[in-house]
Amino acid sequence: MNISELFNLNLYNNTMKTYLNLIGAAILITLWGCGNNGGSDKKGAMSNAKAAEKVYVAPGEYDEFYAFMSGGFSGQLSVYGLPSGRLLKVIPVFSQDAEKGYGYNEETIPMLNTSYGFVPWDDAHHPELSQTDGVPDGRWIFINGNNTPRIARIDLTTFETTEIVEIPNSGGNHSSPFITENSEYVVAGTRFSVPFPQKDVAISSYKENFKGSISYIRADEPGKMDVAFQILVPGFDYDLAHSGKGKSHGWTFFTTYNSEESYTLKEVNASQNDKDFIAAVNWKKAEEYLAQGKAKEMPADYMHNYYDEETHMATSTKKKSVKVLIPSECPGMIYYLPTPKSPHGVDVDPTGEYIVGNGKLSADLTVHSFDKMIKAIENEAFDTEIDGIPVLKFEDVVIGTVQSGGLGPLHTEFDGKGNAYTTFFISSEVVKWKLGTWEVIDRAPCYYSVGHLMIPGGDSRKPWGKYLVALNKITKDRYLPTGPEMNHSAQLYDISGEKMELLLDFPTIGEPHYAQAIAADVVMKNSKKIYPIEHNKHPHAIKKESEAKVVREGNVVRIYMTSIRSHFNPDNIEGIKVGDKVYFHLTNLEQDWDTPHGLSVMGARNAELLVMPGQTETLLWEPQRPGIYPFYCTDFCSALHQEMQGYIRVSEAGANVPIKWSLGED
Ligand code: RUQ
Ligand code: CUA
Repeated sequence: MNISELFNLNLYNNTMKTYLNLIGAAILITLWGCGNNGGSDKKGAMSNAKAAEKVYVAPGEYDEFYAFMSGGFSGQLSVYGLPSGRLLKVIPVFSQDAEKGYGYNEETIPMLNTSYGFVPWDDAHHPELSQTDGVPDGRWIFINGNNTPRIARIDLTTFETTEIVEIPNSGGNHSSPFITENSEYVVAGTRFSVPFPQKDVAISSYKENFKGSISYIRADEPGKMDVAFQILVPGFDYDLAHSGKGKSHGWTFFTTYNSEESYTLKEVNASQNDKDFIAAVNWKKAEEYLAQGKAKEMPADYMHNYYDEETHMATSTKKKSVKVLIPSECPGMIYYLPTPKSPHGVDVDPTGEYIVGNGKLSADLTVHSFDKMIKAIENEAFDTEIDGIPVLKFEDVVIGTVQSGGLGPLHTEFDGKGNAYTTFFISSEVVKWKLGTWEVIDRAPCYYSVGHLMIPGGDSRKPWGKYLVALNKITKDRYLPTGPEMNHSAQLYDISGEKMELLLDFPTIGEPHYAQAIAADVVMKNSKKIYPIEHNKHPHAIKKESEAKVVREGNVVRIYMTSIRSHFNPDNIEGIKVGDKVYFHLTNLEQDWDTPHGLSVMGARNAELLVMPGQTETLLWEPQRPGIYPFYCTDFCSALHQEMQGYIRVSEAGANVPIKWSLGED
């Protein structure tokens, strides 16, 4: 049975309905925009003084929470303090970052290797903190690369990206990384279905050739991230996910849209079916099938990149195959839960019982019950089956509908006090509602067009609650204009009372899709201050100034250099020739918190190095013309920072100027 038979649709009517919906949405957006742009309550905040007091963090004081916001098309992850909204750091993940030399220095270039070669950018959507017993534990944070499918691990002792694994057989890694309760796995579902394995076929052969994939990636051991198994699924679009918790631990829920399996004019053609699905994956069952040898080993091409903190170096490993489970051969592993109107977000409440699906083309939210789902499975309350995946009867899994009064629901988070908060893109608001009774308690406007929202711990078993951040897609008149593009805006609400209260607006970096926050004390107690120099196992590290040297190996020249306030050793170098490949291996001998030194060389077609205390980093320079080249420290490190500089002499290709290096010789 195919999908359109399944829903027995009148296609013409549905197309019209979709158009009308979209037109209605457009009108609403326009009206909403006008009202807010010109309205007298543009600020939307409680009394200024009261709000200011709630977000004020006195000079020298710390924020209560770390907030991690994805950078979207910046490819990075930014760290803010809450409630102040102060930017603490931008962590480079999928994009080269000249500020830190990430993806430019020799040590981190391998982090951006993929099966396509070096890819210096991605679109990063969903940060997800590691968990123990369903509670964020502050060890790591993961984030997906949507465009060239990848997942990264960031170590929260150093706030550095330490691992990236590519996801094979995926056409866009959106429903990711959404962790399981004890960080066993991070998940990945393909947003765009593609041939599995990839091959050259007509796009119009979609229904026959295109497939979806759902991947489970081992996450609990640094250095060992790998695709544990993939599940081959029908060619829908797998949009978002959340793993179960408590009673639903062992399951993950993925939203799908485009169950129509259309491949063109999707805005209309993928909006035909009245219901798409939430895919419920029993990953414990999948593990059993894996152990029984049910998986097919299929060829795959993907990279695993790992940054070793002792060698201060990343290495890339090519992976050649992947284990694939087929639903028709693995009964009980995956089910489809019909869910209205192209659902986007899927969120599991702290008890693990309620699975909230947000149909982005509807006004209402659909809440499924985990207990009902298990019962329906036991009773085989199936409507039909698609490629071996039973479709459960809607009435047998749904437990409630939230009649929100809003339009375009996207994402839901929880406060741990029995309340849920859902964003509405089209009606530009957050709606607070009660789990179990489904009644709406409060609503607050967003400025403007909110996407995700985030409550500290709000997708975990134990939310901290207290604050809610709305991550808005459109900024318009909220800040001083900065030309045609405005930074996206975040808004902080106090949710400690019955009513949500808007406290603060602040700009963000790139486009934050999702965000996560965690109590500051969980993370800060583990924060590293230095890399102990005695643990430095970088092959080109030197541990004291007396070991500084310059070594020629053919046309490769290695400069073993140290930095300490306020000089480089050596600072005068001669004997370099045009055509040489010059490697500056700079070891920062400092053993003091927050004392990096930078290194830049005139004309180097590269970024600077920014070397942390105890770390070694390498800059490659290929001098093009004879002359004298200054180099200097880029990070204002001491009163004599301006003096932290040196010279390199570059001679003609055939010259016989001998290699020579020195510090303090006249
Ligand atoms: S998405 S605005 Cu990339 Cu998470 Cu929903
Ligand atoms: Cu070292 Cu400035």
